[in-house]
Amino acid sequence: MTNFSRRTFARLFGATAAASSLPLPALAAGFKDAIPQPLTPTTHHFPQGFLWGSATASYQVEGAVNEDGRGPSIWDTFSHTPGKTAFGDTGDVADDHFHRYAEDIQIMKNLGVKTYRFSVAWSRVFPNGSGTPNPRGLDFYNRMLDTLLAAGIQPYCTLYHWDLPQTLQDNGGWENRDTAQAFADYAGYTAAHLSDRVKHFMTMNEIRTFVELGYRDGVHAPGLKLTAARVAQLNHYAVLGHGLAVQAIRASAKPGTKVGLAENAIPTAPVIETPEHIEAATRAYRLINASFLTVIMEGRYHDLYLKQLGSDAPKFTAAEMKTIGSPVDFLGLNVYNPAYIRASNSEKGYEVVPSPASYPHMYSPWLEFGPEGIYWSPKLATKLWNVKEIFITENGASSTDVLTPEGEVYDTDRVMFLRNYLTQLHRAVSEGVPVKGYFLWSLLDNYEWADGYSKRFGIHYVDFTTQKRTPKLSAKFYKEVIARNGLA
Ligand code: GBH
Repeated sequence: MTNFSRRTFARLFGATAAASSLPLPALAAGFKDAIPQPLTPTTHHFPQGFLWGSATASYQVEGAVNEDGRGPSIWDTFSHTPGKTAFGDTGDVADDHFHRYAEDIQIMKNLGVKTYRFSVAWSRVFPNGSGTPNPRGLDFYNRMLDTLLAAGIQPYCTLYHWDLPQTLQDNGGWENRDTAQAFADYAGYTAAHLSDRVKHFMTMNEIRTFVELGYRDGVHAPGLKLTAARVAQLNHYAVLGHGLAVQAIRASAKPGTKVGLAENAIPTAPVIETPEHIEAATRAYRLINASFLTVIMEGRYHDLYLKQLGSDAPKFTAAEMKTIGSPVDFLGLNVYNPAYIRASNSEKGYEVVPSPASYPHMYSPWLEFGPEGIYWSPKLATKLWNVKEIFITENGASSTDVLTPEGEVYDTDRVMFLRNYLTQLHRAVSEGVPVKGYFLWSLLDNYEWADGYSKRFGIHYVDFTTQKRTPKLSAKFYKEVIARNGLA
């Protein structure tokens, strides 16, 4: 039985059919067969070998938080603190991926993805963040990687997706410079053990997000609201940790291993695509992303960034700046919502155009619909820093996602979102912007941080009581995209 409303039904089949006395289910059942296959030829072909993938992160999917010697992370502490997450949700079980990874890899295989981006939980490998490694810590990743490679899927590994070992936070977390060194040691150790199978490592995921949401706004772990000066200083240690990790991975991994990062660089889209606004958007990209991406790509802080901070600016040495600017082999860009930019006569040379109240967004209120972001972010990064290899390391959307009794999820809004973003990605690729792959966020509904399980980003629906996975309409759409290497 399909629960189309009369209004939707009328839109699909015409008012006469909707008004007729025919029962809805009979017509709805015929709907599927009525679609000729294929409906349209493939448009927007991607280059041969384009890497279609999907992404997850350790604390969002694994569960098994007390297994095989894993130590606690700041997200265990934060999610178990009353009032911090929606409905008090924790990642204790999440998708139980720790036990169900083989089933999940089968799901990837059915989807046809060529690559999978996952993250390693630091506190599985070093339960206290540093010191003695836990010998069983990497066993799970070894099992998972062997299964993945047997399925013909290439792994892309993120080393830090926000689950800092709690012991390190007890010693100041990213406010303590020693955390940067501990991260590099863990990164080098892990790359040494996995680089026989993993050829691409990303040091960190979204430095801005864990710094600002975790230490400034207090809405992510560790839930602190520090002063601007302390935030700028710990941001400095975070980007330093990235640089030290790049060096540690190069020193310990097998030759040929590539190192990069996955950043949530805010895409700056010229509100109208004229030369002056494009120029303004280019300036905006550097300054809005100054504290992490720009400093990593340029090895120095943007002058205006330091000027804006004034006496709150971080303290740093020339040697640290050199480390932060260690060359990366590829850039990972997570793309969600852009900022619209126009030229102005201000010192910055641009201004952010505010969104009207009617601006459309996905189920997460922050996720405004802005497909141009996935065109401009890699385009501007290439133009500014001459990047040779880019991956879209995340892109995806939340939707209300209702599972019908027939086992369908009609996430037509997510399909719309993906189709429009992929069209803009195609625009970038066809202009020669070196985007080599795309990781859809996310393979499965999972633990959406402070939003708990209330916001679903998966293209597979997860029933968190039974752990049953069901492909949504968007999974069927993505499968077609991959099979055709273009839009269907
Ligand atoms: C990514 O962050 C994360 O890497 C991933 O783990 C996550 O599941 C995915 O996106 C979907 O959210 O609610 O006003 O405080 C995306 C960037 C930046 C989006 C911070 C949410 C919080 C806005 N995130 N933002 S607010």
